[in-house]
Amino acid sequence: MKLLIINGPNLNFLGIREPEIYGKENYEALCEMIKDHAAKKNVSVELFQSNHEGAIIDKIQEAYLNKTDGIVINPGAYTHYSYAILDALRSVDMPKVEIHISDIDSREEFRKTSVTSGGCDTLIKGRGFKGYLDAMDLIIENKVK
Ligand code: CA2
Repeated sequence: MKLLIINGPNLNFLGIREPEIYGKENYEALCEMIKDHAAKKNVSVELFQSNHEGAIIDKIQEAYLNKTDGIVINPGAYTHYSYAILDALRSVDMPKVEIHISDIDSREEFRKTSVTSGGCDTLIKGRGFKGYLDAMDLIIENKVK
């Protein structure tokens, strides 16, 4: 099984600011955690981070064309307004889980809306980095779709 993990804008800056919201660990630590989990579960994983909307859309389309089995996506702030990422997610037929490190429902008003989750099967929020592993497990264990 082949999974793609997409992280959107500013997530490469994790651990640098706002540790009270996103934790003290950095993006590299997140990647290591995901790779270790994938190895334990015997699945292959590709990690992708971009600060650019179009690059994220290209990656979603590529995942469809190369027969990736599932996508875990944290679209960052694009979550709250990107209809283009929503359309891209909707256009690819495979299990998709949206994940947020923080609890987007207990923060600023604008974070309470997720536009992009309409293109995913499930949304996980507020579990810190562990949310990525939980999202992977949902796909691995066939609990979405
Ligand atoms: O909780 C999440 O995972 C978010 O998707 C993170 C996004 C935010 O815009 C969403 O509303 C919720 C952005 C992450 C910003 O990352 C930072 C990293 C270091 C310092 C400041 C922000």
